[in-house]
Amino acid sequence: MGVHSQEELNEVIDNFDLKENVYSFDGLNSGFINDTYLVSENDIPKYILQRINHGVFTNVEGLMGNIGSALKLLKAKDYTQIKLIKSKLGKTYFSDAKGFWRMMTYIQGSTTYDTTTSFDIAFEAGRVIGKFHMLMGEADLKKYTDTIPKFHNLELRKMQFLASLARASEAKLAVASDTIEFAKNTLKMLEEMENKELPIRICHNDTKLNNILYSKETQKALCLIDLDTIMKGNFHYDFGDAIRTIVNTAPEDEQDHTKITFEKNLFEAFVNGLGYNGSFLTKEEIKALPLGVILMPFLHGIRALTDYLNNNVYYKVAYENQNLDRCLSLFDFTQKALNEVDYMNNTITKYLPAYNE
Ligand code: GN1
Ligand code: MG
Repeated sequence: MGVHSQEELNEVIDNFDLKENVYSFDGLNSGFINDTYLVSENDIPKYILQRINHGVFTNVEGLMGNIGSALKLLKAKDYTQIKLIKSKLGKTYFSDAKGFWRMMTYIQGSTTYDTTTSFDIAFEAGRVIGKFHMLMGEADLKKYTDTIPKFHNLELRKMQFLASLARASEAKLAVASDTIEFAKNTLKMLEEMENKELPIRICHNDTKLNNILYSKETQKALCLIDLDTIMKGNFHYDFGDAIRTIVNTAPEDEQDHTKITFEKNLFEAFVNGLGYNGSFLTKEEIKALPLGVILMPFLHGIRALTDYLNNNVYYKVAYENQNLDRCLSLFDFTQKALNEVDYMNNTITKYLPAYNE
């Protein structure tokens, strides 16, 4: 069970426009930010209820506005639609003393994977992320709020990292000294690699594998979930976030680094899948894809390191040094991705011809 009792959760859902019924709740613990519950009716899962982390998402109105605008576009034969349940006041969320709550439909027969060794699952991930972007290509950028401004911005994450170095205890600085060195060197390298002229798109911005819903029966990808970070970004962010969680067959905070992989066949399957829905990509965006695969694990790693140095104020942690373990694992993958740049470029050229010269 999560942090709220069945009774508290029943009181919350009373404020949503649902039919009178007996509901039960199960806590889902995979996220690092929100509190998430599966809501069942006679043991059949029907809804997802979430308490939005207001410390992280200060502009709930903007966040729910982004999700509402995106859901209007995310409709297609081969893309499953998630629906928000309105509150009794007709809004897409409800707030009480405990925070901000929202509900959405649970997709029957769906499942998620934290990691995979299956080429079909990797292929499907590429296909559905391409589909998401094809559909979001119609978005009017003006309608979307930057709910976490500069979310994947290297400069911002560097400043926050430097600020945490200045505040951290001597003990933590000593424990993390090699890691801090790696962060400083990689920051320099990435600053030189960055291309600031790429097209701005409405991105998902958290396309890790377990944010993709699959059909349990057919193993086809259905749609993307966790739409909180839908806002402006570059396509290579979504590419890199997916790749880091697919070609690495170990969990995000794996402590045994010999288990952290860059599985080339899974990379190829993903890029092949993306090729099916990739005709919107410009030549410049295609060129930037390997950069995304280095940038995203590095950004998550430096954010985890910063949070470790700041004494775990942002991410939920299960034990004191979990943020450092996450960082070490993410930096190990960053290095493994750096070793595969030529391979990535060759594979990308094979499956993603420059459609838009
Ligand atoms: C956070 O809570 P969750 O797992 O959806 C974070 C992502 C990271 C992720 C770690 C708003 O997402 O950026 O990828 O943890 N989201 C936010 O995997 O910071
Ligand atoms: Mg998320």
